[in-house]
Amino acid sequence: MEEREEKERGIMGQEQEDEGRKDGHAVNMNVQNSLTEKEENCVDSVPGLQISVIRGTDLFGYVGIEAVLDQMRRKTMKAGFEFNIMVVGQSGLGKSTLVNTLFKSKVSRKSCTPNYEEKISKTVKLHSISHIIEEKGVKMKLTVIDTPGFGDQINNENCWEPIVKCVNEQYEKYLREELHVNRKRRIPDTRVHCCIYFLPATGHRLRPIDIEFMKRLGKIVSIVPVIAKADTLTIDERLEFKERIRQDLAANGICVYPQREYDEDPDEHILNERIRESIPFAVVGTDKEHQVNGNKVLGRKTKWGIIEVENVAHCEFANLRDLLIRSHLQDLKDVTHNIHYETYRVRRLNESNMNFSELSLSTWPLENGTADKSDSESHL
Ligand SMILES: Nc1nc2c(ncn2[C@@H]2O[C@H](COP(=O)(O)OP(=O)(O)OP(=O)(O)O)[C@@H](O)[C@H]2O)c(=O)[nH]1
Ligand SMILES: [Mg+2]
Repeated sequence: MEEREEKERGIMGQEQEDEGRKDGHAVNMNVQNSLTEKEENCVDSVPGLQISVIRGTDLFGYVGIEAVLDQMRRKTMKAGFEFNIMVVGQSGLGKSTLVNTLFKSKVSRKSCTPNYEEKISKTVKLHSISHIIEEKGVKMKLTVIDTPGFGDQINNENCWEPIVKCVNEQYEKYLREELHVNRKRRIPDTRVHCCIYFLPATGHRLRPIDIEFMKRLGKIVSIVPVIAKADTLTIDERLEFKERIRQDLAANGICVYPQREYDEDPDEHILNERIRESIPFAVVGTDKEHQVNGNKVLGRKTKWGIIEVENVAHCEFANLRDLLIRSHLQDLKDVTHNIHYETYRVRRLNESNMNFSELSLSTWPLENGTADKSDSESHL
């Protein structure tokens, strides 16, 4: 229940998430029942505050508390939500194809490869494309941030810098909106909720550029590493490569999503442990459908047969899709807000010694102060 409440609070919007992950909510009631150990752990030990749990069987009749779930659902459906995903990896690794496969639509343009001159000029340029995807009345504003040029130059020194800058800029934007006197009811969320990092299927180990990138970015954003074009590896090569990557990640102290220290309870820990054991997912992407046993399936046709992208016996695309969209989408947003953004916020406030009395409009551009409250009713 506690876990569900936490997730639902996340869905309802950022304004209600501000308490942070670890904050519990103490309720002042008479002690009637003793708490289970888990329930006790969920409540802050505030001297003088007592809490009791009254379960359904102890109630005199139906109260209707559960109807709040429908209210939350209706609100979420009305407002929609944002999900911002960044793809990083050398050109031609199948980034656009994979994102299109994930959302079963053309959400990422094929080939953002910089031309020859741009490669020489040592630049990583960032491109964002947003789409509103609607499924069964639920609206999601999906923004895909592509990073063409990453790792493509002759000298890749500091090629992660524009990406770090972009991630931090989104936190800064959010922070400014949040601190503003005339706060919008819903702050537009452009923060990067997830960064998919594409590893080439070399079958060797992590390269220095992979280590440097993930070391830096792992501290500020949720990274999900994947082995790109996994159809080019045999089953044994894939298993060995995955194992070596896990060793390299651990040896270099690289944090990838989902991070052990942010598991909220034993159930989540068990689920996430299984995910951690199979990371990085070996994925295959495609934008073509083929007939297999009379069914249309997404796949890559080769001389030897069809590689079915969503078939777990063929590759781990389905595991990635389930993690990003079906099981952990809200958690990715929660971790972004409660962990990464929070770390940024604390650092910035300490750095600049900001406080509310210092927040005069003169320090901010005027247009920031003229937030139209009505336009922020919807996220999208
Ligand atoms: N074998 C194989 N080829 C793939 C896979 N995914 C994509 N491709 C092919 O690889 C080529 C490049 O794919 P893109 O999705 O454009 O790659 P990208 O990483 O977005 O490339 P840039 O935008 O140039 O950075 C295309 O010909 C795709 O059809 C895959 O999983 N396996
Ligand atoms: Mg691309």
